[in-house]
Amino acid sequence: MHIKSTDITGGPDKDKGTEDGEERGVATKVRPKTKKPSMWRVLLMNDDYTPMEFVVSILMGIFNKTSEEATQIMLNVHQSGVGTCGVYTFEVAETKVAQVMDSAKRAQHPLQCTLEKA
Ligand code: TYC
Repeated sequence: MHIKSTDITGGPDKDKGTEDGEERGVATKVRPKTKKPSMWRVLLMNDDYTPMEFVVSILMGIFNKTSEEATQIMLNVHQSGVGTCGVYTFEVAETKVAQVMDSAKRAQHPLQCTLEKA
């Protein structure tokens, strides 16, 4: 009987074949059924009331930016109206949006934060 192994992983298959050249074997690896997650952009909106220092502290505390990066992003949002805080998987992005909205609400600032597909 001639059992041909099927390379379903794309990787090297050292078990394939015998000394007399007969090919036999059984596929033992299963290709993991994974998909790259879609990525989401977290956006910060400008407004006339939220203090610049508060926005910088949000960018450092929630988005792990350095003081310099945070200041740059804040000024970009201040000047252009909107800016990107970061790009994340959906769960991470929506958690960060919720954290920003919660902090802004607690501090009684009108700061708005949303997400969009990257
Ligand atoms: N425009 C605000 C001010 O002049 C600062 C600000 C920056 C507000 C970025 C929100 O997302 C924002 N105090």
